[in-house]
Amino acid sequence: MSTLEERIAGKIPGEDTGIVTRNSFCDICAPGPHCGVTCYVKDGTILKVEGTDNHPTNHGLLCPKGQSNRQYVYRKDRILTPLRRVGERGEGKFEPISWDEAMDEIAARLNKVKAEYGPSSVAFYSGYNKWYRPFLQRLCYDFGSVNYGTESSSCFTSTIISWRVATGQDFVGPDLGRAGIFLGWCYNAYHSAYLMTKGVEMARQRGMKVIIIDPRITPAVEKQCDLYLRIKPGTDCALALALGRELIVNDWVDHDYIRDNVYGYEQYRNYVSDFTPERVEAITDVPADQIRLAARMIHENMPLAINQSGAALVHHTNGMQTHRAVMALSAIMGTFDRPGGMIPEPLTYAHSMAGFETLSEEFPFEKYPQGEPRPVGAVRFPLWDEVVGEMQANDLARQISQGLPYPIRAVYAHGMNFRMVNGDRELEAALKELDFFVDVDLFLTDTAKLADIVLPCCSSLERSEFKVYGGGHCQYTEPVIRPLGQSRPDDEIIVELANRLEVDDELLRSGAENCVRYMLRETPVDVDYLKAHSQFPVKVEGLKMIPVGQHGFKTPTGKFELWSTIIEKHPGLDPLPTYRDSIDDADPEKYPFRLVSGARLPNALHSRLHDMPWLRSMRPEPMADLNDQDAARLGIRKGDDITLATGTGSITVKANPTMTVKPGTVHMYHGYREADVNSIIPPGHNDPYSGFPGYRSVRCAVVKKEAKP
Ligand SMILES: Nc1nc2c(c(=O)[nH]1)N[C@H]1C(S)=C(S)[C@@H](COP(=O)(O)OP(=O)(O)OC[C@H]3O[C@@H](n4cnc5c(=O)[nH]c(N)nc54)[C@H](O)[C@@H]3O)O[C@H]1N2
Ligand SMILES: Nc1nc2c(c(=O)[nH]1)N[C@H]1C(S)=C(S)[C@@H](COP(=O)(O)OP(=O)(O)OC[C@H]3O[C@@H](n4cnc5c(=O)[nH]c(N)nc54)[C@H](O)[C@@H]3O)O[C@H]1N2
Ligand SMILES: [Mo]
Repeated sequence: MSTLEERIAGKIPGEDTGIVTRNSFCDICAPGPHCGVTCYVKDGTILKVEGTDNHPTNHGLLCPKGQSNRQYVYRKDRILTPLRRVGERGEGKFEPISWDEAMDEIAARLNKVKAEYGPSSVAFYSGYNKWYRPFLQRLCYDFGSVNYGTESSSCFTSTIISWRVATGQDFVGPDLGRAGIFLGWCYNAYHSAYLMTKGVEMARQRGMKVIIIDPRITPAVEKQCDLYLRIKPGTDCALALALGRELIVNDWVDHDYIRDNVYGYEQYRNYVSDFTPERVEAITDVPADQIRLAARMIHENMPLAINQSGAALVHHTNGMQTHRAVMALSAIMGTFDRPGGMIPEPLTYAHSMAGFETLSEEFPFEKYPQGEPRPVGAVRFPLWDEVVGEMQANDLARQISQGLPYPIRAVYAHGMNFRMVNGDRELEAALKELDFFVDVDLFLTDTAKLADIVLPCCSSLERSEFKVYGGGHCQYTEPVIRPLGQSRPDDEIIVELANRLEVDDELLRSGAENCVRYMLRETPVDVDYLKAHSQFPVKVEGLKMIPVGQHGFKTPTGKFELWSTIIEKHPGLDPLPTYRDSIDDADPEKYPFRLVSGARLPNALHSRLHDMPWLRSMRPEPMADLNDQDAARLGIRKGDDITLATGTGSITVKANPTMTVKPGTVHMYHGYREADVNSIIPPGHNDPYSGFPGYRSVRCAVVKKEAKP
């Protein structure tokens, strides 16, 4: 029999130990998975976190990031009170102030900018976290500004543009349960979305074939792949067009589907006819016979499903078009909105998909201000503006510094990180020029240090949230512990600010829960029932789900548009999914490598986990992966200091020579304070269709840094 001390040390729940378990979820990564976590709590402190057994999405599993939740919540740089800047911007000198003072000052200063320059001169921004976005966006529009924008200016939305112009749908995912072949374009879910690997594994067991297209040999390539195409990054569009051509010349396409459902097939067929396997081998480095084999494998293993890549594929200056070219394969093979193919799914709530619709998209837009200019980015990225309509945050730095076409003088941000964009020094400099800048974050980040007022928010374990999961599961969580210090949930902060600003919006001012009920009013979701069963996601019966095959095409022609009648109206943009190399125009002699930044690491999530001891121990230094033979040629060994130089600047990192990386490429993760790769990705290296940064194809030199004598 163990002693009480031993049971406490072993974190055993019980009346004698005073340890209780409470369930919530981990919001460190993308909202889709948000794994259920069970927290062991004693005296209001979390002792341990593990995956919740029988949770409908993660079934007790948890990735390294999730395992580190306790360290995340108790990170030493948590902000515990509202702060007012007393030093220079960036210096990090602040004085604590009360919530009352902070809120009064924010309301007064935002109103001052509004009075001087107009409401749209205040931009409202959200970083990677998505859960409070409907409230923030509605507040922005209530305030009268059109400039609501988010990190989704660099993530995922490019695929939404692609699907909207082609089909009128927002999100379309692979039907792994029924697919015969899976085109794993940029697929390495082992590092970016581990729960998906289970779906692929189960499908493989029933015979689904997998082709992976990736410049790196990843765990997915090693474990789940029948054919591996090692492509030169940024050239994928040419490969997709070559596959289209092969499928056409062999007459393997679905003529009936094309006749009934596809617009612009003739123009597409003409265009791809030049993309012969030999020509495309020269462009992509994928051998011509492998291109032919891949097309044959598709033909022999139908139906075709394709990985939906919201980052790697579209982080190129031709990324949106590349995504269209890849997804065009689902049109010519007749598997869009067909069993085993690509199935549209509504964005259910706050960027999560659960198969049913709510009014979470309508909720902000019903307050959209009239008579204001177009949002930031509309002139540079007109297609983004037409199809998305939010501020394209990648143009924010330019508009702040130039004041054109109109000034932006204040930014109110939740979780802003200037290091997320290419040429990030420009954004840092622009934020310093503002009349007023507020940042709400858990941690005193380098971006928060630029703010005039910093507000402390809390983690998902310290608050409630309405959540949706796939298959119609919903949950309304309860806090596991009280918020640390004076920190507060973002939604409460937004509602409080709405009240201080006295916006004309009784609903928002009455609190987030009422807003949630409002967004759910046309569904059978019972918020009271969810709140009474807060420990576990509830499967809601009676939700309206659109059956496969009945999603339809919400495009001007009512068809899958290979020739886009929306893009056609934009001078300089191509209505067909055309190929262009995404590389920048720096001198290839001087910068012989292709720098690819951002391939996911299991221990990192953008900027937010680099300081956490457990995760940092998995990759203690900022490290660039380069091919081992390239390294040998340059006299570089593991752990050497190397300089990565582009036409824009240079950073010093440790070298990690590896055979997993394609010769001629170098991979570097982002978000490191001490080795900030986005500072060397040229400003302006953006996709003209989507505005997305070209994070993954930049010319680069790799030089061994000689030790000082
Ligand atoms: N651990 C962890 N998980 C994450 C994140 C994280 O930061 N860390 N971030 C989350 C977010 S915000 C997002 S958007 C998703 C992104 O999710 P993914 O897009 O799945 O993630 P990546 O690892 O960036 O890219 C997948 C693969 O694409 C390959 N790749 C890179 N460039 C190219 C190219 O030009 N062509 C081809 N064919 N392949 C290429 C990379 O080598 C990599 O193996 O991940 C989410 N999950
Ligand atoms: N070079 C390169 N750059 C990239 C990418 C790449 O692949 N390569 N990927 C891009 C992609 S896909 C993405 S999604 C972006 C991510 O870009 P970022 O928005 O920079 O993502 P994070 O660093 O995760 O988070 C930003 C801030 O939000 C704070 N935060 C966390 N939770 C909360 C919360 O609940 N409330 C509030 N108020 N703040 C919170 C964090 O502490 C952090 O300071 O980066 C993009 N940048
Ligand atoms: Mo992302």
